[in-house]
Amino acid sequence: MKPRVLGMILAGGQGSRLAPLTQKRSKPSVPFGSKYRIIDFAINNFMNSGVFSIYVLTQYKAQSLTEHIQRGWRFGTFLSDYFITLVPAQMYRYEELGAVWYRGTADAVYQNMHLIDNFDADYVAIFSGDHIYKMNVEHMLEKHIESRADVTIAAYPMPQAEAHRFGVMQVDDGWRVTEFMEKVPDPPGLPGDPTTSLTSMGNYIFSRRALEELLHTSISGQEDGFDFGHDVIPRALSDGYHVQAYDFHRNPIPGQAGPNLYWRDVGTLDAYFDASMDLVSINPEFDIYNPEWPLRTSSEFSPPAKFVHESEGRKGQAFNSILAGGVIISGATVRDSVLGRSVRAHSYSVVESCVLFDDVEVGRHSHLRRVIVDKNVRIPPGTTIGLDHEDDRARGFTVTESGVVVVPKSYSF
Ligand code: ADQ
Ligand code: ADP
Repeated sequence: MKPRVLGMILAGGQGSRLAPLTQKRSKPSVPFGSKYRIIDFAINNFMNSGVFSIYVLTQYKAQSLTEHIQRGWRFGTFLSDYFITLVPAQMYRYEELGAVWYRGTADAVYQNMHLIDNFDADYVAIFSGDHIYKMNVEHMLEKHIESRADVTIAAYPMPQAEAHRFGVMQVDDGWRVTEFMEKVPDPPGLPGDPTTSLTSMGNYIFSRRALEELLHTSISGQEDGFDFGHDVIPRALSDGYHVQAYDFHRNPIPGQAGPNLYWRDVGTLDAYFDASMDLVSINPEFDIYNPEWPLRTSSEFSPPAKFVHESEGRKGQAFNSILAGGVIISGATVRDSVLGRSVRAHSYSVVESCVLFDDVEVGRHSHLRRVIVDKNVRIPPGTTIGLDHEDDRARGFTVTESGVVVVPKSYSF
């Protein structure tokens, strides 16, 4: 018998460091890579690994995410085990907990334990919906079963200097976790390699019984402490559960040679911008064209992209860029940029190293450099953005440390 695996995606996070992109939507719903939303990568990881029973736990500003999933991600008309279902906080444990929303990642799962019962899961894969990466969850499950662990944590080795923003673990020779610390100022490196720390990716596979026991002891009757990283994993260790680490670098992706190295938190505007620029570089680190690892997204209708080139003075051209459907580049020059659906760039305008979300219109003779423009913005003719940061700040735009300018959704000039 094949084990029954239930996928749960944690998608309630605020992503405040991505503001203003997260002013009106949660982080998992932020557009990325022209056609995708950040959550699509987590869903594809499950689907490409044969996990088709998926709950998406939402909370913060979930309307945009809800509409994306409802419009784009539908399957399972006849087969009841094939579903992607949104689970907003709805006080399912009102009688026990009173009027509380999800108080943390572990609480989000605790408040939905009935879903795990109803599905009769053998294993529950609880993954974050916040990151850009490819991960073969089936392989992680195989290792979880082989090691007879109660919980397995996906682990990403990274420079020790950056590890304070993450959960960090120490492991023995067999990758069994011996210690876990959530976001400590000076996290330990590996015994043989002090410059590298083993960080948690916030992705866990639990054997069902261990999950139920741990959530009961960690949450039931407690005043605070409702997070996997802060509370449940340290408790699993102190209570003697078998906690195993899974080496992400050895995660095999069909159609991809070598170690699996790409995992990005895109938690800040600069990190988000860099990950976007990687996609339009000549040899991207993150390959979205691997047919053995298809990256699906909302299949919204859009007409083909079009380039209009009337004469030498009005070239409609794009270099080193990715474009979604419905884009029209008319006598404009676009380079090193990511363009969402139905973007319009008019004659004599120049768009360089930019990320334009759906329905952005760039007026004639405008010039944009290193700018992220959120949805539904009409840039009037002759506007420059990103060339003079004083000017950009005066208009109320966000300018990041590395000088990327962000124009918020529906901004009007
Ligand atoms: P953080 O990323 O800081 O650390 P958190 O902010 O709790 O953890 O977010 C984890 C995931 O849960 C995100 O996908 C987020 O969207 C979602 N989420 C947050 N609050 C939620 C809620 N109330 N309801 C539903 N979903 C919610 C975690 C781990 C670290 C690890 C990093 C890796 O705690 O150990 O290193 O992830 O990024
Ligand atoms: P996204 O920008 O993420 O694509 P949409 O523009 O599709 O999101 O908006 C999704 C939904 O979010 C809208 O139907 C609306 O209900 C809600 N929404 C978006 N912006 C606002 C806002 N400023 N105030 C209230 N609700 C909003």
